[in-house]
Amino acid sequence: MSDLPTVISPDTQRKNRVPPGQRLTERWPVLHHGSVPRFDPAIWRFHIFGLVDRERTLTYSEFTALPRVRVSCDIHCVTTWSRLNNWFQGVSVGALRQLVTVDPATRFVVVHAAGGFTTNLTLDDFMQPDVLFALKHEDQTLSPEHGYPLRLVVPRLYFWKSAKWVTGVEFVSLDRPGFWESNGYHNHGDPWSEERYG
Ligand SMILES: Nc1nc2c(c(=O)[nH]1)N[C@H]1C(S)=C(S)[C@@H](COP(=O)(O)O)O[C@H]1N2
Ligand SMILES: [Mo]
Repeated sequence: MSDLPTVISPDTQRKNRVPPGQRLTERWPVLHHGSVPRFDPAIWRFHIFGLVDRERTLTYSEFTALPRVRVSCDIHCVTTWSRLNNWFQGVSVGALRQLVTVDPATRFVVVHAAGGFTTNLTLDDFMQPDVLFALKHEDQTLSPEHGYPLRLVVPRLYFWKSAKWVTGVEFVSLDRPGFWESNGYHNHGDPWSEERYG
């Protein structure tokens, strides 16, 4: 057990927790473009950049020393599987946000991952209290194929927004569609209104 601050994603409180067109699975399928990147703690860095007062680069030990949070949430993949009752542990977006002063012109973020993968979010969707940079799932270190050492988790949007192998976040004023958003997926991705394809 851990006594970390706990956030319950509001979608888990819905009377019907399964969005339209989704089917439940107990498994946790693996989906991504490209190959699983190798992780070297000595060279890994997390970058906070864009519309900030001072760009920050964190080492792995600096990043993992940030305050932790636990989030309970459901996963909804656009390929129609949903997996309920997940516990993730990691660093809340709020904790990261405190490391910099963000320019008021910021409206969006671009999340960057290994190999040049990106995904875009509105600043509002990114700053929700149930969004975190996850290091663990069910108290286990993330497996390489699920994003080790670090993945974003955005519980209230389709899971393609939850970038694996994250390396940084960029604050921007103009929206910039990411990898899947430029390859047919919806720009926003709300599962409850089936924002599947663009
Ligand atoms: N870096 C990276 N993250 C990614 C992707 C990817 O191609 N590259 N694919 C996304 C998609 S489409 C999905 S459905 C989820 C799948 O996460 P999982 O393999 O842990 O279930 O990862 C998302 N994160
Ligand atoms: Mo996906």
